[in-house]
Amino acid sequence: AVQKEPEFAGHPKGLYMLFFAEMWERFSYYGMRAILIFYLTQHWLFSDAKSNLIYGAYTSLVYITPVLGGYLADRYLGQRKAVLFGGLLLAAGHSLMAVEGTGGQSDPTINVFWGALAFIIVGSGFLKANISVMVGQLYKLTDVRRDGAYTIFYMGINVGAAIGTIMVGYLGQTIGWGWGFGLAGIGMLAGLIVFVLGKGALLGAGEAPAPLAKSKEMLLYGVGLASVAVIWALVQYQDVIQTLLAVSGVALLGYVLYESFKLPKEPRERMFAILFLISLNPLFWGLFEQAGGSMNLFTDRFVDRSGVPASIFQSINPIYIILLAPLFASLWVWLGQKGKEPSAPAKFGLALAQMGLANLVLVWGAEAFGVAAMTPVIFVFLYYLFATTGELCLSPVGLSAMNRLAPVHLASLIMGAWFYMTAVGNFVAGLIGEATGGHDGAMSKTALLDIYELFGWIAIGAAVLVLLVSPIVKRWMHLDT
Ligand code: LEU
Repeated sequence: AVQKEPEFAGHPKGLYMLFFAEMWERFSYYGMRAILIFYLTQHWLFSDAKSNLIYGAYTSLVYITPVLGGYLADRYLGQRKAVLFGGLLLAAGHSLMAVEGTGGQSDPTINVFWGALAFIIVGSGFLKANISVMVGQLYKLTDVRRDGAYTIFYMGINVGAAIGTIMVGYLGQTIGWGWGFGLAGIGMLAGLIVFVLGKGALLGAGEAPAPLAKSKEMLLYGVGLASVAVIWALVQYQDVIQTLLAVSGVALLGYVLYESFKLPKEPRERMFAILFLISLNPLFWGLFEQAGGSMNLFTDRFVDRSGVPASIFQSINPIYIILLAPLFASLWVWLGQKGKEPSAPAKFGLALAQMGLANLVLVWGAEAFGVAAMTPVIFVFLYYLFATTGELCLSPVGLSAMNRLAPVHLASLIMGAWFYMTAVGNFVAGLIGEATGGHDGAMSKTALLDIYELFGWIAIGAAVLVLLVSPIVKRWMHLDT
């Protein structure tokens, strides 16, 4: 008889182990992100404009490195060791964040801060994509429980994000920066411990594709540490990052296009659909990622929040996700049964429309109550509500579309390209945030509202175009065959 794998509530035990490990990792990531912009403006005394740019450069690197980390794990390390190494780097990075020094840009301690960001960036590179891949590896290819597993895993991400932003945000903004970042470090350590102690539950998932010599393994870790040093220097020069992103982005998209012309008609058209979908990432995430940046500053300064620290409002998005994700999942199933489920490109159009609406609702609300007055907090809740329903139409939809549309031999490349364009979006977010302050200026409420309104309409205009062409893109997807 086949030995049954140890299960809990219908899923392999390994899923719950990965759930808690990723929950703690996201606790630290989003906790730190919730106070980063305040740390930049209030502790290191960067201007609002510059702080937004640094925020965007940092988060964009966080989403690019998983492309390389995924590659190294696929080829050599295996996912489990990559996650372990990434977790160690992340714990080091978050702990280093707690080293405050005296503050101001002339304090040499700021170099520890840049180093901390570099550890987190490279650590995410080794961990983020690989821990997600491990979820799928717990199931056979044909196992129908796989989608459900990812839904559960996404819950873990957002439970961690919600608790992390509240606890780290509260400690960091009211007791002291080091306390907040230190707690993020402890959270990451907890995730690491869960991952190490729970190894047995993985039943061999995520091991190296071929036996790996100790010397080669050490070399890979050495490369990881060396890239921390490179990123440490790079993260201080946001304009260099911008150029690198643009050049490598064009090269990557050109390569994907080149590969697609080698394919027969159907898979080639699927690649066109992929290119269409990923090209919408920069606009969507460019607006969405204002959350931790300019929106965070706006909430801090111009919203009547009854003394609640602004960073706590960063928990609204993950809490909405926890509440609404099951609703959206059943909505698609329900519409699907009636043959009315929107296609992936149509959902992307809806996502852009909702993100645009989020911007406009905030602007209208703020203006209706007078720009000189504090804006009622309800508009912050509405802003995040539409941003979240937009996220639910784009983020999970995009991931599964990439999975379904990519030819097997290009699966990792396509997933990498998806994350790459998300990273571009994060950088764009930094640029838009920078614009709310004018160059090296301080953010003004009217400048922010003007920019949000402009981009609100741009997103809605783009949404209309996307919805108009979505039937063509849907045909490119060839899903009926
Ligand atoms: N909330 C998601 C995460 O942290 C966002 C990502 C997919 C861009 O995993």
